[in-house]
Amino acid sequence: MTTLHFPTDFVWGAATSAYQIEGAWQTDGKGESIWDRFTHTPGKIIDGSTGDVACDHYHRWQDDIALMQALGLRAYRFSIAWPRVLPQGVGAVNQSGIDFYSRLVDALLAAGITPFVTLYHWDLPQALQERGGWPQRATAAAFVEYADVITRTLGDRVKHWITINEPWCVGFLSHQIGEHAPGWHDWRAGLAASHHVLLAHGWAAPVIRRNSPGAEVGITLNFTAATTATPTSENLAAVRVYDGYFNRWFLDPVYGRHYPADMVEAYRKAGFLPAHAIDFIVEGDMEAIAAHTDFLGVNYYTRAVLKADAAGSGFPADDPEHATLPRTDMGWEIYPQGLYDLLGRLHFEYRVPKLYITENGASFADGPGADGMVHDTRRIDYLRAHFRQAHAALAAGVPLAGYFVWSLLDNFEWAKGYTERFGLVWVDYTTQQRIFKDSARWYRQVIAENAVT
Ligand code: IFM
Repeated sequence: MTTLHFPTDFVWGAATSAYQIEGAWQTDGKGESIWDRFTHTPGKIIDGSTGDVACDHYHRWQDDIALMQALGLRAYRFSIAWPRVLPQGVGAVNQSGIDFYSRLVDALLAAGITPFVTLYHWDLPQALQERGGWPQRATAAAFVEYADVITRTLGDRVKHWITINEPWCVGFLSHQIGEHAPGWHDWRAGLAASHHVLLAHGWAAPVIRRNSPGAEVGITLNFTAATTATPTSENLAAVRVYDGYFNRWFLDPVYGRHYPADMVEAYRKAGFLPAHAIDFIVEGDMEAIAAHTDFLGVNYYTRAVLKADAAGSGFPADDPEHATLPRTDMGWEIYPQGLYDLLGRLHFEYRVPKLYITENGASFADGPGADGMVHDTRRIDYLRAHFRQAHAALAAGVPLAGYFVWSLLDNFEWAKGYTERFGLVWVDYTTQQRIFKDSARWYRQVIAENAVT
């Protein structure tokens, strides 16, 4: 097999998020988040678990940086818990929260690991939820206040900022599908929340730039490759609607194309949007959302195989019969080619000037065997196949600058609790012992050689 070399300055990293690893949900003045509230509500999380302790990273961050060093990571992507910094979402600042992240950043820099900081990875302060949460415009303004506070304090040392992680999840998964906090089932709220989270991004971008001179600012979107087994015109239309719902609804406005007209019409027809002016869009919003960014963060895991809905709704239906590729434990089909196609589309169609894969990885349950080691061969195969596609995209001229594996540690997988394991590092949640999986050793070699074989 050939060895594929990556550019010398390629950024190899791993990613986590605050709620999924930190624990310490009430420690040192932290306020309650919507995920604290959601997980403490019976029936919301598959195994009844919470992120109250998670990986106890809040107390073990020094050990975790040592793990990153042992892996040879060049960069680490983590998120800041908004209610740790502003317990009520706005107003009084919790200095202990700022100090925690400040120490983390200093230690990363001392270890030669570049921090990539995500400002919002879903843990909205519950106090803001009480005032209506993301479906309310005021939440976007509150985000700007928070972004201002944190970038004024860390902006001298952090030079890579991601405003929002996965607006689709914030908008639709949380407010329309209801699987994530706050668990609503309301299309209109989903659309309004999606708009306000994009607005929060657009308003915050220039503030971050002002507070953090020379920094790169971007947003992370999650993408799913949409496809059909039988390309009839109905099925292709269903694929286009899915792509509009999942991918274009966020990508188009961020890159100055407004919301996609076909989707606006589809949502109007379905009664999810008003027939004329869209009430939550105020003059100037679309220009704000299209704020200048330096890079796009790409989260990619899988594809969706679709067909036209038999009832003729115009919305897509899953086609499980034709979704025949091997799957990860999440039930997600493994489709590395989709990453290549996506990167090409983003650069050549949307003219995105710089890309980072901010998440890619796989959940497999493999744990320690009799030898005490974790032989997670399937994760290595998954990552190798995706790294090769990333390399092919680079060879085709895509300006891909880095790759963050999701995740550094096994952690709290939202509504799935601790039943899914995405980590390069195994975590025993009883003892908090960490064990390098085989994939971690393999990844260490990829980074050291800057190449994948
Ligand atoms: O764990 C999540 C992460 O928080 C956001 N992106 C997808 C991951 C796997 O589901």
